Amino acid sequence: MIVNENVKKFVDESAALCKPRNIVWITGEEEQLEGLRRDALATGELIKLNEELLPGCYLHRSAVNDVARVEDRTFICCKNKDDAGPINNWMDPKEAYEKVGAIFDGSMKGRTMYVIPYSMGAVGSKFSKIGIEITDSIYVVVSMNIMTRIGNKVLEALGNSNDFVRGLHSKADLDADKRYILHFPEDNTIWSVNSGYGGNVLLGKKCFALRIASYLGKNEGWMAEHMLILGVQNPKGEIKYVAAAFPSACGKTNLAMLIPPELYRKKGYKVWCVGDDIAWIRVGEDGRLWAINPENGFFGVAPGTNMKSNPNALLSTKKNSIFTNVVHNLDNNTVWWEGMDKNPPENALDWKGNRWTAACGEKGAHPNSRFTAPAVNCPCISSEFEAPDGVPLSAIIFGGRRAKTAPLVYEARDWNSGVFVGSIMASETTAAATGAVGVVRRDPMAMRPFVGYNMADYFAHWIEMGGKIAKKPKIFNVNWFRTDDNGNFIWPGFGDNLRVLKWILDRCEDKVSAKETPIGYVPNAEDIDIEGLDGVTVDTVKELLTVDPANWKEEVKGIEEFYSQFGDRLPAELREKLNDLKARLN
Ligand code: OXD
Ligand code: MN
Repeated sequence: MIVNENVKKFVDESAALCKPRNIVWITGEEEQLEGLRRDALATGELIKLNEELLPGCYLHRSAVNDVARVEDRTFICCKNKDDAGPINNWMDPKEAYEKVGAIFDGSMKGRTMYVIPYSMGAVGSKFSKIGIEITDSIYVVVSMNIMTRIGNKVLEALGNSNDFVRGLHSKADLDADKRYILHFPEDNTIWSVNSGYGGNVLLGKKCFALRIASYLGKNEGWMAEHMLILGVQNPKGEIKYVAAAFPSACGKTNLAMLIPPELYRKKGYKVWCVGDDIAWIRVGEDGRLWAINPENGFFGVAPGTNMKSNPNALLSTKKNSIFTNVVHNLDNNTVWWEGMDKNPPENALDWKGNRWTAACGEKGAHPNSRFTAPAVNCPCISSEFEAPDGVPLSAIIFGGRRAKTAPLVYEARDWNSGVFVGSIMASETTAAATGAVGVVRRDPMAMRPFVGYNMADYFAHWIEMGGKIAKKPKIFNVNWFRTDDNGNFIWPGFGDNLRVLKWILDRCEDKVSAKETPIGYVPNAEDIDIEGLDGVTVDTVKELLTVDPANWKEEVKGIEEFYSQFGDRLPAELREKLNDLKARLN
């Protein structure tokens, strides 16, 4: 394999800094990967699971202080602090290279340095982008093999180009006080040190495909978004695609792999998953928006995933997958987590590797334990998953968890109103996640931790993109989480969310009318299909669709406070939309 001089230079410089014992180039060949898995078994980094029940599957445990993304240690390092904006942590690039360079210095002594060429998106597609991740972790190599396309074919596609994202990762000594996840958007560079947790170290995912890519997208005229992509096939066999952004704990993977209610299945409806986390979106030659999922696998939260909540996700993990921080069932050498079924294993180790039974009262799997599963395993993976141009979007959907404010679904009046709807996205925290329940966290477009530049400029980019799309998708907001006065969810959710998707797609084809409200268009209650739904009447739907002006006046205060931190950099179009909303509420 002839390696391009730019890549060689990056590898040489990284080796000079990290001082590994040796360097291994990852070719993508199964034989090499299998050898690495064997090495990881010998050190305990991976544990081989039951080959009959879970062929090709492994268990991994991260360090106990290293189990999640670390937003407070994640930085955007651009020359001008204002370009990082008020939401991101910022570090001066020179200071960052010096300070964190000292931590990398010698961090791979006695270890092997692996060089992983990887492609985000199908190799060679004009949508795709290439990265080189250098790491001292076999877990990273084998996980990147699931989550991205890796190896020599990527170097071939890169040719002599210097257009690749340079990613340097070292576990170092996993010291949480020296853990840094740094992004240098102006240098196409990512540095991650002292972590082994997927979200911090699989650099193709959040670091590249969202933070760096959002910056590239702003400069190159496309969009990198924290969105699932799915296709709804109707009984005539036509498939329409939507992309949807939800903050974490709002069911993104579940919606992406939705199983239609029985009634709909019988009629011939199907849902196809293109992606569950990230969408790269461009304007096509036909004037529509086209989206690809740049990933090649799913990095999903394990607890709560079961044959009822998301059978397609669970089935995706049945071969060639890696489980991190779940329960190890010693009786049959498989895995378990809370919410998988009602039969916790009796003879088991918890996520830390200690003896565990459910009777002890502690959770056996970490709440953020994960599966890393190849997309091809998913029973409902779309035939367009590898399509080099992606899929055309009929609608963009935003959503969050709101007990009262947001109706089940509403449609924005136009593109800029839709950008406004995305910019005011918020979700209420749950008891499971924090002590304080119902605290509203603003999470615009679900991108709060993932925009690689000033969020006000990101809003401006959305508005600018609107000017370039001749055939704009409609923009909607959904809320599956309205509660009654006793705090019970009113809408059944899960597969029945297809009923809402159907209204959305009918709106996109002008097949159904809607009612105007101060926030946008809501359905006429009769137009949400409730056939076969137990306990849901037209009156229930009416309740789900109410827009309470008093609640929204409170909401406006929260939006004003959120917007105020952006000062003059907030696009005038959004301030105008906020003023329009205020006027309509009065
Ligand atoms: C994820 C996240 O892991 O959004 O996908 O945190
Ligand atoms: Mn995500």
